[in-house]
Amino acid sequence: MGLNITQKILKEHLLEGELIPGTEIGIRIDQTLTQDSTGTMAYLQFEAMGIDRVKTKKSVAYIDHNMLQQGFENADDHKYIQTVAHKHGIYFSRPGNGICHQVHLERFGVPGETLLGSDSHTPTGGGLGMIAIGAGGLDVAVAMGGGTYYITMPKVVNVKLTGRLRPFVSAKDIILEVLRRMTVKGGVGKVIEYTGDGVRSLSVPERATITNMGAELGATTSIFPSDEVTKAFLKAQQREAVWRSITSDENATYDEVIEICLDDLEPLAAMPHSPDQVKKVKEIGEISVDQVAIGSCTNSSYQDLMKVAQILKGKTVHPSVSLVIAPGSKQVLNMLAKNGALADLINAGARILEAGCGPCIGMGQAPASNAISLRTFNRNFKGRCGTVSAGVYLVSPETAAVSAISGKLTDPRLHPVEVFVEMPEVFEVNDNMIIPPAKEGEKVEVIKGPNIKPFPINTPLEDVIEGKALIKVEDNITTDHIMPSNAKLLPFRSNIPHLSEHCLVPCNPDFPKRAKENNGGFIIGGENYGQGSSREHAALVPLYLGIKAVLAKSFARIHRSNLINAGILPLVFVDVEDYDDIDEFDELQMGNLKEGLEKDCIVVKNVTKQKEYKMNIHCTDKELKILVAGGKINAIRSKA
Ligand code: MIC
Ligand code: SF4
Repeated sequence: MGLNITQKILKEHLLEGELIPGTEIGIRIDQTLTQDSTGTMAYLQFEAMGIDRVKTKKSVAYIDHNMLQQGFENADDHKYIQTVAHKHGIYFSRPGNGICHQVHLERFGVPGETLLGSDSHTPTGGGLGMIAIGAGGLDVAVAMGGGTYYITMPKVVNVKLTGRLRPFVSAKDIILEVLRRMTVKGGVGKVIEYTGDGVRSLSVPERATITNMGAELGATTSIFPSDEVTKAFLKAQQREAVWRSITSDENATYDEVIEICLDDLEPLAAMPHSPDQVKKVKEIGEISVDQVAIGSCTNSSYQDLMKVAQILKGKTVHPSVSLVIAPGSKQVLNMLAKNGALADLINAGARILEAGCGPCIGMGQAPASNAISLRTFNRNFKGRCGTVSAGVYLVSPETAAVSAISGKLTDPRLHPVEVFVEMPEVFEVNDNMIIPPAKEGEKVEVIKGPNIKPFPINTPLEDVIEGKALIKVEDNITTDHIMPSNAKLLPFRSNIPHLSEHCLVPCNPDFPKRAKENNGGFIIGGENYGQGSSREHAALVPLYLGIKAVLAKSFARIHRSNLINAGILPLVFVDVEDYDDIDEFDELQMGNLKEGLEKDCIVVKNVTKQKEYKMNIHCTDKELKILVAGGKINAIRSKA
């Protein structure tokens, strides 16, 4: 039987299990990446495992998120990551070198290899034909140590692209269309594989825009073939030697097929406050815009920013708009500087930020109260931009640039001249901001500043757990709700006690106090609980606050794994109506837990209401062992 691209790569990396959707498989990880906001925790955990040198083909530590240095904290974290990377065989991408996903695509990604990253947008690597998956820091630490990575074998959805994009319609509009059709939970348990004639007309960075934002579908990952376009990109990056062809077999089969005719697409926007609230720009109408932000791992490539520069050349940003641009990498910024496009951007009034995540993770440039902000980013969850009352629309670079001039949301097709940017035949290659690991790691001293606090470790699972339902939240709660990130909080990513004061505060400001007063308890969640980021802080902080289980209608993949790794039970209502029955402060009790987990039937007693609810956990044998041990660190230790 013919294989699709996903099956081919997974088959080559399969260590345990069979490629049967829904069953557990263990795969070998070739490459890892970390960034600084999840990296400190990942390396603390790696150190706790006591392994001298990484066992992967390549591991890279990036500094791109925590770039504002208002105090010593971020700078200390950078120093810690730099030294720990140097010691243990990890490449270090210095601050200023760019966003992890953009740089990894340019300099490290290899078609056909597997990449595990402590960031949910790691699937960007799928643009090069990699199986690139986002995970919690601990899973990445284990992979760095040569450990197998376990996932549920996903279903494979084929998105068949036909035709060609029309002028001013871009790759961003393709993924927005997929989000419109599939929604933020439509990709759970699936890999999205792109094929069809339309693929040939998309460059690698355009493909990467699509696989990047596949994270917002909740998908395990997204992938494109590795073809002549991939080869040309790698050649232009002076890396042609790593290219190989990977396409799906003629008779490959898929679990689902979606067709998108590129000729029919129009400029789209995701409206506040969810990436799947997608409408045509022309349908939304010409609303006034206060801020335009261009960049992020979704749309900060050379091609993206050159298009923006062509649109802005000789113009001035509208007086009521603040336009900020964060280039994706030093390579991109350098090339714009050399060919004069940077001058066009500056002249038009763009505020140029350093190459990094910047406003995407709320590191500065929070919009004004009630402002409308157009962003080329991938997430518009309420408050993520730093201003709760602001409304963020996710758009393409073309829509962003044209709107920055007009001062209102504008269909870019109204722009009088067509913009066209060829992929360069040669990129500016200079890896001087990437520090290779030390040859003799033992001689390197790891420097830990005072902000780096130990991380919490759970205790083995008890057979009876009880406590109050401390909070009840609705569907699609994101990790930005559970553990908010912004310029004030990101410096404390290695300080769980400090972060705990802010846990679930966007849902209920009293939550941390309630958890402390009641000695921990339970969280009641809706559908897709924990969507979004890979930050394991959204599990470690609840652990620190004594949360023993989350009872939800369903979970997002990475957050569910992070909860299990922390030894917190992710329980799913068998009858979703039971969710309605529980009120905050109800006293809950579950007994005979180990047997219940093994049989996948946990009975939760609502002592207050004198009722019982059946819950599932759907965990594998390995997950069960982790939960019983009280989290992954304990499970690893007891095995050792
Ligand atoms: C994000 O986009 O939310 C982040 C910041 O990149 C996160 C990682 C984090 O929380 O540090 C992600 O997407 O995984
Ligand atoms: Fe950085 Fe934003 Fe991409 Fe996350 S989504 S990696 S914060 S640019």
